Amino acid sequence: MEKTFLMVKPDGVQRGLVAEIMGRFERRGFQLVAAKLLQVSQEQAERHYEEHHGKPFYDNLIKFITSGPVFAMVWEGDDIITLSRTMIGKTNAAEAQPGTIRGDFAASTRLNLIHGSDSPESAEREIANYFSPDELVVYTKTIQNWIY
Ligand code: RTP
Ligand code: MG
Repeated sequence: MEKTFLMVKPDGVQRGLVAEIMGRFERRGFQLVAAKLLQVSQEQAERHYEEHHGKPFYDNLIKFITSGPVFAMVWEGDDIITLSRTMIGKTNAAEAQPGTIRGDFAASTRLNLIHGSDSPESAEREIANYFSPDELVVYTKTIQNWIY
């Protein structure tokens, strides 16, 4: 099964949308592997957004992601990286479709509520940036037979 790293950003925590967002992934049938509330450190933020280093929005991005607690999660499921990015919606607020998390709750490209890994390589790197291997819980949910 594929794993992904999902994170409710500081705006989502402040707005009380953690359970709403988690619930969507749970109801879709994905399996929760790990979750915790944490304050992103400057070093973690720089590692998280290293691909955007030097871009005009980079400094604001680092400031935002370290501005308050986030809710970090690891989820797994078939093709979960693509499916969860579809559920999250487009980065540009004007393009985020209703029915997606951003399209339903976000009105800004900067304050866009949730991060999701964009490739298996990013997922592996991002999971390791926030979780130690022993925090990833391995278990069987028999209901998975009714999803796949
Ligand atoms: P994220 O990494 O935060 O989950 O978002 P994403 O994949 O949808 O978007 P990405 O391209 O990775 O950009 C990271 C974050 O930077 C901000 N951004 N601003 N042109 C802009 O002003 C611009 N482009 C990106 C967004 O807040 C985006 O979430
Ligand atoms: Mg991204």
